[in-house]
Amino acid sequence: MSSVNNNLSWSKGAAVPKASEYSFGIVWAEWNEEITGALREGAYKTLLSNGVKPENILIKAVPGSFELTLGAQWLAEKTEVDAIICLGCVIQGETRHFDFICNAVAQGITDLNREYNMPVIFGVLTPENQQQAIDRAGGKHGNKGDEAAITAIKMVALEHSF
Ligand code: DLZ
Repeated sequence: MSSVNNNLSWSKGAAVPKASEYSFGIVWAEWNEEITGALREGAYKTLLSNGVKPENILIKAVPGSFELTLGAQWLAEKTEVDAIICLGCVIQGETRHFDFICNAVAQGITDLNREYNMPVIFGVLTPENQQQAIDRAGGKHGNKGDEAAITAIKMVALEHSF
């Protein structure tokens, strides 16, 4: 999947579909805000730079990554967005909390994709430490928020291609 010393923001080389007619929700977790705030800004700016109108981007905060699933579900239920980008950062600790949160949010987001038949993007960092998180939130490995936004655009365009 990822490779060391490689900028993981792969959107530069590949064509990104036109996104000006689409709308997006961003749900971001306030836990580890230094990281998740950078992911959110990366996602937001990437949507804008690919033609998405500011009024078509809805941003909601949830307390932690565990709450991303329900936050995204409410966006799917209560708004007209075409795709939802979930952003969080769960740093590995000495307890099993990490596993519980990561497993829950990964499964929760997977389920939402199918229950709502819409792209719900998994933009949750699961680094071993703070430095790895910084490296992926605008650091030497790019910004995973950018990647999540590009993924959302590509998935909405794919849906409209059928
Ligand atoms: C409790 C907790 C812990 C220990 N670590 C993180 C973390 O690294 N990243 C994160 O997004 N959230 C963490 N949380 C909070 C949980 O996601 C959740 O908000 C609480 O367990 C309340 O449901």
